[in-house]
Amino acid sequence: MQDRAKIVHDNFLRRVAVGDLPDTRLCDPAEAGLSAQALVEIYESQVLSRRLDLISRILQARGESFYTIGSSGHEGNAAISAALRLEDMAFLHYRDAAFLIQRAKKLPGQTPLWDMLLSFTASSEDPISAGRHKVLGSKALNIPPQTSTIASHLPKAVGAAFSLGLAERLGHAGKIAKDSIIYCSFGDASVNHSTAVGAINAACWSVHKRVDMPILFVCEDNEIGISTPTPKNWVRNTYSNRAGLRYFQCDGLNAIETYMVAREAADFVRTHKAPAFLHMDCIRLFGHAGADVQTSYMSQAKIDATEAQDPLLHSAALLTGLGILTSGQVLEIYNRIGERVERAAEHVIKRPKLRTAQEVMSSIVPLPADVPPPASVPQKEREQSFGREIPTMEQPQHMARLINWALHDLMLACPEVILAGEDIGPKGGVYGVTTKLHDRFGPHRVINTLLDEQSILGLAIGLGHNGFIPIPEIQFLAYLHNAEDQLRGEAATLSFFSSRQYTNPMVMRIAGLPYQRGFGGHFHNDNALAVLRDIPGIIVACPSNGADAVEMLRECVRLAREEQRIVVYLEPIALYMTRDLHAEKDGLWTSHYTPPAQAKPVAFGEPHIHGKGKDLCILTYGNGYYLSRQAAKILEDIHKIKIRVVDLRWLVPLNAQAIAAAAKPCSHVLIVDECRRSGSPSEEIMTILMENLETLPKIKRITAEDCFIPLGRAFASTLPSRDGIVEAALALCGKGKKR
Ligand SMILES: Cc1ncc(C[n+]2csc(CCOP(=O)(O)OP(=O)(O)O)c2C)c(N)n1
Ligand SMILES: [Mg+2]
Repeated sequence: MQDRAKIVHDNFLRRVAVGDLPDTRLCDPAEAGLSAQALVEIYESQVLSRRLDLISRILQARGESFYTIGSSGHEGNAAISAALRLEDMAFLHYRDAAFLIQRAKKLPGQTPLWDMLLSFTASSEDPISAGRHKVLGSKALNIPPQTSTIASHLPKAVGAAFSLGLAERLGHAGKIAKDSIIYCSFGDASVNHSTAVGAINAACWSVHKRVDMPILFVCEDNEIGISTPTPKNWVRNTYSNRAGLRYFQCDGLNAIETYMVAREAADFVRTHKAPAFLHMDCIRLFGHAGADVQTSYMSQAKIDATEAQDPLLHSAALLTGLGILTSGQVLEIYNRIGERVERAAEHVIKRPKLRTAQEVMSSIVPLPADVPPPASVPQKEREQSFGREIPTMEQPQHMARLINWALHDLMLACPEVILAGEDIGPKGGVYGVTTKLHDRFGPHRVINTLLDEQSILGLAIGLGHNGFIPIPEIQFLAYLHNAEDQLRGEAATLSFFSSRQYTNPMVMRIAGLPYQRGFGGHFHNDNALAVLRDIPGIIVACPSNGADAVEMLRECVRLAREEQRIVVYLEPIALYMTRDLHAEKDGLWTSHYTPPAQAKPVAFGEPHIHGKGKDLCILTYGNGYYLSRQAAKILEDIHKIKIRVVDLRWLVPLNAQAIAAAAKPCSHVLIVDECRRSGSPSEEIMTILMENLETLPKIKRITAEDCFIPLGRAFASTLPSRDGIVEAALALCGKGKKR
């Protein structure tokens, strides 16, 4: 196999030396607002990007570099970078090294050559990810780290753009500079991904509603995605006539034209606070990544023709054609930067690497933020805000209303808290949990979003980047899956890939879990948490009753605000309106609301233990706790079994110590889990008991069947029931059934 990188390199040296340069439009740099010096700087950035690609392949062959998806052919993005401001937060395509290098020129003291080599070679001194991944990112340069999932950064870029206008409307200081714009680049194949389509749609939807959306989308069109060609004119035809989206196009091989058009596009976005789509034509050199054999899907003639259009040759043609540099000077820059890269590489490969699991994992949990606790809201203001609801606070209430009041108090105390979700506005959500909040706090703090879970979570991440504390809502647990990657691949990884320099705190409210009688079927009663259980660093809270729901929500917001955590707050729908426990009108599942001043905090990880019995310990949560409390009464009253029922409350991470301590004195342990057997928390609870108790009690678990939830009267047939718990407990404790 021929080494195409070497061929492109040799071609460059040879063709520049003999003046065999491609035809390129000799635009006047002054007309484009570009000085000769600035054009030389862009060329230098392009060269550094190229030389880093070349060395990365050489180092990989030596086992010293670990990622060879490069930027070669895309170096035109250096000119786009030159047209933007340092403050314009940039979410980059993985081929945008030249963009980053050029941006570094806007801030004295930057060392992109050294830094990027550290990243390629996975050194723990890599200033952005500390050796965890080859990412393009820099805190100082306002470039959050981005790795490789196609288009997954678009929703959060749209969220960040939205956050700029929101900050202005709400007088929020924010972390992103006020008159900046958001930059977001991606490839021509990526543009087809539903995540990209959804994000661009969300941007256009916002503009249609006359909401500010200062975002510059840049499609770097090299006409191929790995091996699949993009049909001719597909990108142009799809995006040049999109309502609410201004289309710009440039030849990314020509740095002056690219700069000129990028400046025009950026000016448009900045002035109109509206989105633009810059379509940059470019090429891809040396295949998709190091291991890609292009000849398996592309003709040699096509490869040769593409390589002949090397953007560095085009830049050489501009610089020499305009008399800015001689061909000797063009080559001198190319060689000088190449030698510097090679010299630096020999030093960089000796820099330290991550070694232990502890070192790798040290950035999963973000650094706490230096923020004071929320100020207490004057009583008068509170009373005014709650109005006629104040007297009703004297009465015990069900969980839905208590969560509503807790949200209300949190929004009064923390102006940076923003609610966002489908139908949460005037309707107050499907179950009324956000009732009246839209009236009281207005559409900017209680945002009725469009129907797209990816956009909702992208909005939350973007808001988090700008110093808000978002509380996004996913209408039903089943629909989290439509947006899972925004949580799993994006939000949860940000601290990890940025060595705790970037965070996107949030409290994601999700209505879920089974047992709804009236409104059923699987998707409204999804009882699977597996997808949330293995995401490093996130927290999952699940209250079973209103009093806990209030205190746990406060703790979740504290964790997000003060500790920058990503928290999932799972609300058991079937218990929203539940009032009674053992008998009709006993009101035992209602609670009095505790205003913030009288809060009885529930700490992160702390379970609730009902009872002190030692015959049987039931470990459970959510609806399982409710049913277990009913079952416990029967087991105690009729069967004289002394019981404790543990409401775990925090499902991720599980508090192993507390679980073991609660179970230890008991002779029997029953785990009651309403989730599907496979992947349910019961698996880990069982393991915790096995691993942490020296003398094991007799242990059993009952879970939901590995089945979807049916509609109608059979709605609970696959789930744990009160009687099922009684039966399992009796069998476990070796007692016959008495009635
Ligand atoms: C969601 C997702 N699916 C698949 C991939 C694997 N993948 C990586 S790059 C790529 C092609 C992207 O092509 P394009 O958007 O044109 O960017 P280019 O590499 O050409 O610059 C694919 C399919 C991925 N990273 N993410
Ligand atoms: Mg492509």
